Amino acid sequence: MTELTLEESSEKRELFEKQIQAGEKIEPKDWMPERFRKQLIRMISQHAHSEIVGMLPEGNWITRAPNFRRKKTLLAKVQDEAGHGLYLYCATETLGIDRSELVEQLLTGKAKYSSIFNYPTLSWADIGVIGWLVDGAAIVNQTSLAKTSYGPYSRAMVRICKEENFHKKQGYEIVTGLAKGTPEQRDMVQDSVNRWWWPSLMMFGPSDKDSPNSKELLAWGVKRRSNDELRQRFVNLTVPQAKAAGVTLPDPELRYNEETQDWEFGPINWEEFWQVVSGNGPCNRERMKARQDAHSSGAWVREAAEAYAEKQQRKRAAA
Ligand code: FAQ
Repeated sequence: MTELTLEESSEKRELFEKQIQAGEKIEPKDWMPERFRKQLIRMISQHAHSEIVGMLPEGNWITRAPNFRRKKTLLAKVQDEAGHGLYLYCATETLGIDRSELVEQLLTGKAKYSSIFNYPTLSWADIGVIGWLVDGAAIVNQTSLAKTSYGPYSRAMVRICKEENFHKKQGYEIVTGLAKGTPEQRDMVQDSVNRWWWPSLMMFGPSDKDSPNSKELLAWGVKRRSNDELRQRFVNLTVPQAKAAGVTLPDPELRYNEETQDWEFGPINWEEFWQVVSGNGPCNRERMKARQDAHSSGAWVREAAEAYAEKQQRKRAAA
């Protein structure tokens, strides 16, 4: 990167702030403060890693899907998540970092990925509940991020949200089907809702007062809504869906507030959240090992691709 004089850099900073204030998108070739670049790399790559690690809990059920239609749908969903991850790695690379470095950060535990994927998928109902609640929460977060101030991330979100909507619908269809099923199926889906509800609320991150990055990200328009605002929106959307499906959300303190028109909810177990984020969730070690093993067993593919690219380069040079 070229060194700027103090005058040049304050002019550029001013232009950048003006672009943000005017709601214009910042594009890869625009000047941006180093801190803005770093924050975006952190957030978008964490999102990419989440999509990739997020394939594991559901991938676990592909061979055990109850019928051919469900198997095809689940396979397509898991493939979509891989596509989202690759798309988001590309968006991160526009900020001047190489993908191999990002992958290294995930595999060495330097970079985070979403807490939600450190919980186990114990029954088929979990596949329905993940689609409904986890993809549902992702949609609320990502619809807001579709308006983010960084162009490549914003465009990625528009496309990804379309697919997440389909994921949510397939999940809700499984949930409603099981909730109308045999007593065993009803118990299975209720047990799954009991296990996934609170971790889904944690996906939105710590509450605003404990979120060190939010202030800066909101000021730069990277985040359009705070963690708590999005969490509340998710709860407001989901409570009626739970009632319609015939399942109970495991929170005795859920109450509708006529004045604010919000569904108020009970306290979140932040101790559990931070434990999971710091590597001590039920499946953290298993997830990391799965990614590390996949990376080392894929080494020959990377080597072959590099050898092919070199060969093509030599051919072009010789022509
Ligand atoms: N898990 O200051 P904040 C999906 C960390 S995609 C783990 O509030 P920020 C699709 C945070 O990184 C799901 N860590 O942070 C799918 C920070 O640590 P750092 C992923 C978390 O960035 C469905 C520290 O805590 N979505 O589900 C979490 O302002 C089904 C302090 O927090 C995205 O990544 C967490 N839940 O806000 C795939 C969306 N929350 O980095 C497969 C984009 C916080 O300073 C199957 N990201 N932390 O060391 C975001 O919207 C934001 O980054 C937040 C966190 C809201 C996640």
